[in-house]
Amino acid sequence: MAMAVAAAARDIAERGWAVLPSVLTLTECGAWVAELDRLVEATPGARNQMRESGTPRSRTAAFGHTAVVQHIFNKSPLFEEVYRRPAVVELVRHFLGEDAQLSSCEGRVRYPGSPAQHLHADASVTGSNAHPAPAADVQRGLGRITRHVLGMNAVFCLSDFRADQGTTLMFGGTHALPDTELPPESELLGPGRGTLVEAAAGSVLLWDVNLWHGASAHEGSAPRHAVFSLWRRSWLRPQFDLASVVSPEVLHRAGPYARAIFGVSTRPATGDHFTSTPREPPAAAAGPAEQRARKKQWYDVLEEQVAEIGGGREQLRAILQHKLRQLEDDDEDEQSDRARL
Ligand SMILES: O=C(O)CCC(=O)C(=O)O
Repeated sequence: MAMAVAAAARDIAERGWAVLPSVLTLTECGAWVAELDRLVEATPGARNQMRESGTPRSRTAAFGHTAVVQHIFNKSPLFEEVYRRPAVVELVRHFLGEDAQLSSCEGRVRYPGSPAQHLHADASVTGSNAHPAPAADVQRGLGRITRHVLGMNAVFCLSDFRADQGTTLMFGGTHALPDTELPPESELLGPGRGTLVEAAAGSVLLWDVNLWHGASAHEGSAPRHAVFSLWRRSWLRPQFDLASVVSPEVLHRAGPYARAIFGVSTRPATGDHFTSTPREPPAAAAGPAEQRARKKQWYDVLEEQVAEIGGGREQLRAILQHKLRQLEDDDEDEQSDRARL
């Protein structure tokens, strides 16, 4: 493990968050910012997707302060880098395992004037370590799972994350607290307890999903650009069913870990008997010929990946071959239908 990665791994284990410097060059940051701005303009409603609220006490709602572009890996090849940068994936897999899965992946532009976000821990979002804890768990004295990391955020900072630009406020060490309730503010907000992250553009900011944190008020003048990639253990429910979202081309390009990254390998079977074959992604509003072409492309990707896995998956190989034969039969049927007309 390279020194910077090892130092970040130590920080995450000890205080729950870390900054990995220089993952992107400034030139890359410029290109990502331009692409993200273009996508925000092109995405109806992007500017109103995220509703930030003030502190838990004031709960003042403010709308439209952060623009969000969801599933950004599908929208420009630039963002496929999110799961390719070696230092980032090494850290993620170090904590979450080789089969770590993306839970969501979005571009965000946080505009000047955004109020402080309420303090929260992300682990409640998808049900693990829910907040508030189920009453039965509280009665039995069960708290959050803190023995191992359940998920991580890896935020590609495309702008400087600074105190005067609405950076993230972190409460180091709170990832290890077993209580699912927000710790008393006196404990959290005491002098020296919260840290406003300083991370230069090009860094990746990572945190354990159990850590209490929140974006601070953005009192600066420039929008803050970032790409948020949220990772989970493969056996946790992710925020999005990315296996049905990812385009076949993006999946194909994602390399040997593709099926783990997008949760294809952990999808439940849908047939009337168990197989490990995933459902094909829905062909959105396409005609029959295009649907067949997409299916074929999807099976080609799977076929190649099965070939990479080797001979241990004979059954899966047989299923795929059967599906390919079905497609060929469909084609023949269509041709003979046409000939009859
Ligand atoms: O925007 C930020 O600085 C923090 C965002 C955050 O807390 C989150 O997405 O969970």
